[in-house]
Amino acid sequence: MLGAGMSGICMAVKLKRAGITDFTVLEKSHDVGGTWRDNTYPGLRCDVPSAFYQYTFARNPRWSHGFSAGPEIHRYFRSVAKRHGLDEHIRLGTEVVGAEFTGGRWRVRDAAGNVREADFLVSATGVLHRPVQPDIPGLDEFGGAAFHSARWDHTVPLAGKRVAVVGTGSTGVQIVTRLASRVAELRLFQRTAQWVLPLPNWRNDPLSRALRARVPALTAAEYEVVKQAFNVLVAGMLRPGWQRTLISEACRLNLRTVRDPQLRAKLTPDYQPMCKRLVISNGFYRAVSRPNVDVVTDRIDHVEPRGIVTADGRLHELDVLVLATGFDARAYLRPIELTGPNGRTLSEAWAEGPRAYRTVALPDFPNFFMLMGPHSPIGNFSLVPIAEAQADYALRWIEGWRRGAYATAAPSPEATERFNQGIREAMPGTVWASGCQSWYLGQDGQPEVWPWSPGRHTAMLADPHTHEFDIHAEGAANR
Ligand code: N01
Repeated sequence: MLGAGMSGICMAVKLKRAGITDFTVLEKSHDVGGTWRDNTYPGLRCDVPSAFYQYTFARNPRWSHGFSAGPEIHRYFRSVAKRHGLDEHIRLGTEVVGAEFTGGRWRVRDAAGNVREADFLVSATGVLHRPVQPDIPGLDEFGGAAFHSARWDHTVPLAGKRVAVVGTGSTGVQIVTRLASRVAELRLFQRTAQWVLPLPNWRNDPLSRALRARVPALTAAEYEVVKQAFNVLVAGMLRPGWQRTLISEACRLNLRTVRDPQLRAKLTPDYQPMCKRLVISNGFYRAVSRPNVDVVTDRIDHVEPRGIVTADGRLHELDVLVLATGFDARAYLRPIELTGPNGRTLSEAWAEGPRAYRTVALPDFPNFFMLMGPHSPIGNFSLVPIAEAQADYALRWIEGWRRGAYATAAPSPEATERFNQGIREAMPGTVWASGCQSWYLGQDGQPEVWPWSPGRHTAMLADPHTHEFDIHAEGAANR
């Protein structure tokens, strides 16, 4: 298996619970936790309620907040891995560079030149993990400290400094909200204004935590309630309806809390709420209204040793430059190169953009499954139940193989094209196609995410759809 983040841990635990113990998780980094290991920026919080951002097989009754902070979430995933004895399966510091399917098995190569053989390959490499370094002239010449939000340099002092944040996605907004009162001057370089939905965060008091710990049914019930609410809201947001109206109005009312009309004008988006992934923040507008904070909307022209120069010729002198410029959402498992039995590579298969069979598999790549693959429902929704549904799907196929039902299986190109055609046909009319730039869009400018309710995705994966696979029985054996 590739990756020991949220999805990889999920798959590994599911394998163990099914009695399958002969597996290895290859993790390029030196710790588990994926995005929650990489992101350590000030203000990091999950904007999905903790009650719903956890595994159904490892419910945590002791979340400190309604929306818990990054380090707590990282501790949760590490503790699940430990409790389920994954240490003996995970090889840290092992970066996979390629895998070839030959002789009915996957041969997986790591950067140190080691080759491991496996009957199945499961990729759990995450979606948003390759930081985008913006193409700003002169960035390397900056005289202060500069780093991407996902590579936060905690040795750099911030108190009393002049700090710039480039980018106003969920990350930039969380950083600005946290740093505004802690630095001397903060400049937010905003290329596109964001709609911001204010949601209150609350502390779970010790009594309620103790109660949840004593009555596990409470945590399970809370999970179900939040899940249903998200299903209804998220699905309803995609197309016109009361959910979209409700959330849009809440965003517009929130914007009106910005008193300064000039600042409000700068912060007013020119596209519909939810076209980009919705930013959730209770304190962002308060933070940018502070006298030491400046929202700069002039285009960045270049960076020089003293700071950022905008298109109007103004030099913004800085000590620290934070790039909250997002991630390559189309990388998926790349740059890992896969080669199928017929010599077809992943680069060739994805030459026109990442496509998958029902978000989990690829034609020409047998016995290979993906978690968080292309078109997964990854907008404003919890990725944990998505990973669980995809892991259950892969597990069903692996169990079939162990029973001797087949030797190799890959989805047919026709079934994959039918699925992708369905996605393309469902996309017009969704809010993502309503005219904005976002990481939801593929290289052809069309949204690439799941255009229906997350519940429909789970229901789809409950059936393995075996008739849509090219199955080879030769060499199958009961194991
Ligand atoms: O990245 P983004 P993010 N010059 O791609 C700007 C998840 N997440 O790290 O909008 C100037 O959303 C870019 O501008 P524009 C969540 O899924 C979750 O913030 O393209 N600006 C944009 O403002 C989220 O959606 C949590 O015009 C440049 C920003 O950089 C996803 O991660 C918390 C630029 C990038 O925004 C990504 O969020 C944080 C340039 N050259 C993140 N290049 C949770 O709480 C880019 N930008 C769960």
